[in-house]
Amino acid sequence: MSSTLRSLSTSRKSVRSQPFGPVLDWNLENSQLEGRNDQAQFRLTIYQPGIVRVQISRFEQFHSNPYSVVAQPSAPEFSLVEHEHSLEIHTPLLQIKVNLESFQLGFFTTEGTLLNEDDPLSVSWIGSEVTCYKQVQKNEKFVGLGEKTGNLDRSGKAYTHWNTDYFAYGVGDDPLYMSIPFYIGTHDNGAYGIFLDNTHKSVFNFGASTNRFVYFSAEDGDLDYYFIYQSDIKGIIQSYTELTGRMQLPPKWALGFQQCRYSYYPDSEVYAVAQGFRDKKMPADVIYLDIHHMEAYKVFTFDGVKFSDPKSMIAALKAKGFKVVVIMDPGIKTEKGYLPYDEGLEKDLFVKYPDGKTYEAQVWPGWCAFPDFTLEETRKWWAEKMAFYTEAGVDGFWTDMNEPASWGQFTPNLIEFAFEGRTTSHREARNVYGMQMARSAQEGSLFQNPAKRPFVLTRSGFAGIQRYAAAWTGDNVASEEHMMAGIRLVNSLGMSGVSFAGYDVGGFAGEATQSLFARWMSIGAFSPFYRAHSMINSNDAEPWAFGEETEEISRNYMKLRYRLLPTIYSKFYLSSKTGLPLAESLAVQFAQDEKIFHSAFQNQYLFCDSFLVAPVESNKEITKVLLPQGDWYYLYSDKQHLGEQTIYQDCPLNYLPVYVQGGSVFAMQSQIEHSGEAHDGVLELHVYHGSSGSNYFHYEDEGEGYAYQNGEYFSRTISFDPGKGKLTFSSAEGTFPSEFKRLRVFFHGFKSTSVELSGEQHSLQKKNYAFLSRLTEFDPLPEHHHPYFEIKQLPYLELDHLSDSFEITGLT
Ligand code: NBV
Repeated sequence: MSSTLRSLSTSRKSVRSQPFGPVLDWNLENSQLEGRNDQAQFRLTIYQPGIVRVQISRFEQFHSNPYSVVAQPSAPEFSLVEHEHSLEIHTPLLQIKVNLESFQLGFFTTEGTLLNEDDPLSVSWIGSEVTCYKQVQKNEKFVGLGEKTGNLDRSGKAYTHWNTDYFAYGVGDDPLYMSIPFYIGTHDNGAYGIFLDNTHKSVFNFGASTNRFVYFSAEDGDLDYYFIYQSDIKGIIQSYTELTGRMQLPPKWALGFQQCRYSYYPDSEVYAVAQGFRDKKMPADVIYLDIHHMEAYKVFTFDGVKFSDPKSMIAALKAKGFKVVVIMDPGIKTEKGYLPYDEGLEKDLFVKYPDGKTYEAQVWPGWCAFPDFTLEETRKWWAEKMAFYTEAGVDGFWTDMNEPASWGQFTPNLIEFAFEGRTTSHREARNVYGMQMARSAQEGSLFQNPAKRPFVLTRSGFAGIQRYAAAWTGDNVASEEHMMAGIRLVNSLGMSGVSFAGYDVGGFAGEATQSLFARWMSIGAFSPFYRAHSMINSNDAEPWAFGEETEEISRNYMKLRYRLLPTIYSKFYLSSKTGLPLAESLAVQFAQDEKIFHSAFQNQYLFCDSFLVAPVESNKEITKVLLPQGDWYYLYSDKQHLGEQTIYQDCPLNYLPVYVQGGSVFAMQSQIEHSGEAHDGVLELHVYHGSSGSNYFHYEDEGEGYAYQNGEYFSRTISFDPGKGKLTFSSAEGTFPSEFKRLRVFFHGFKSTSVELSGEQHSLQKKNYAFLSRLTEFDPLPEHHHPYFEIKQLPYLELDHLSDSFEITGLT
């Protein structure tokens, strides 16, 4: 055999799976255990008591992703116990066992309860692809994984992370626009999280076509994952977002209703739509400019005919209380004389082929070059270019097509990206491209308007995207199943660090029926990001375009959303501090209840802690609702239900099934037309009787800017203690004077007719209270009448909104 042939046959061994194999050598330094054998090396870093980073590499140096993790290891205490064939690491929260023969890793609680363990096949390579095989624990469920379709429990399915532009995707299709390789495993003995920090195309298989193991693999690069343990799923999400960062507090206007269309033009049409909201008394804050605002789809231009004076148009919209959000696509038309193209070429900012030629692909403007957002210089340049929009008065930015998308939808893998100075191919860079564009948009917004909080909405992203942008779930379809699937996508994003997320209300592609639109508007009111959008050449899709019934239902829920803004804003603030979701899948708190995973209940979620939303298709008259542990009140009538049961609930189109958790407290304000409009100065607090209490954290600031970071906020905790029959207002913190001069505290489910306030007895007043208005009866036939709910004779107390601490007692 010739020597060439011999070496070929040796290398052919790699087409079979090659295990890591026995560890030959190891050592411990600082918080890191490192080891190796002839073919690979590993490193375990004790990041925090509950977080271990596992790196396994066949490269000389470990490869890491420069984009997702922002936390440094905190050097926690730990100890190492050496056995003949294994090592044990003990942290205050975890035990990690390393089998030095098979290189299997096991993760246990400090009491020795098994949380997660490698299959004996452990870690292996097939060519450049690296995979980690894990055993499945008893009753194990898998949740999260970001923007992934399918069931809440991901068991039995495999998913790919490869950012993809997918117009009108099916509700089981994969992959979509955004990749977050982070999942939570939950079983009889506890829960843990695994974040695979590798930006290459990766696969997570939770038991598709195998009954032996679950696995995750990356096409190339290291096996680099973080194992996260906390005593509950909330703690795991908090830890994950400590690693990858949290949403920044958005401007308050971004929490209002947003209206989009592909596309509103010319300027008079944009104006007319905005005016429509005011005329129809439908509260709204934002209107979008989609791609037709540009001249020949060239970013950083306005079409001079359709938008002859954008500055005046935007000023006029602002005068009506509307903010304008503008779309930015990454593709730059390769047209000599078009400044962004000329500059990009001159400054060498575009993605290139390995021979240095500019990579071009076709998108809306025709042949385009693509800014390399993995280069800081490009991000800065783009940020500077954004002056074009901010000088016209644009307030928010929408990064679309940033997977990146192009006609043909198959980018050649050899093109190269700077990747913060270690040039790499499309295989490693694709999944972070969109995130880096969103980052550039956020930095640009801040660069242009340092005193304003950026609002960026992105389609594509990767783990950590929450630091830069809100996310929406792309080109969905106007169908009942899409409405339900979108809820799961948003709930899953919430478990994956992206709390500011939403879907196109009404469905982007296709035509919504009247009832579908009405129901979608109702559900959207309980979504963190609330925006209606629709496709070019489709029927009008504003909330008044579907007839009176839909219009009134939409208006009711839009108004409810605005009345709830004090609560929603407070929870956004909290989420920016904790990383916890605003739309919280029942899996976060009730994963031990098998029923939450049933198809009838898997879409249910808690919104802003207090509200249990049980979404239901618009063509159903009755639905089954799973009430988890606790006491529950039907929002509209205060009808009480015990938890841990399923109930049948009528779901007429004008009432989305929503329940309030007994013991909880939330805040409302009077009706306004946009978030910047003054309310009547009365903060309504709604307190619900229940067997357990709660702490409502109330937060206010000016809704914009950064003065809050210097103490200009108003916050306090309002705690309800059912055992003591007491509502305690902590003394207010911060220097911002509350917008609310008066408090009106409503007591739901209480018997008391009087309460004690600062040593004085006060009789409670009573009034009928409705969360939604009565619908006009358009049809004279009684069977077409809509039900109407109000809470009869609801007791309440009105008082001054004092900043000092005080108590209301005597609540029974
Ligand atoms: O810019 C047009 C659309 C946009 O409206 C939509 O929201 C994006 O997801 N865009 C995709 C490009 C073309 C869609 C057919």
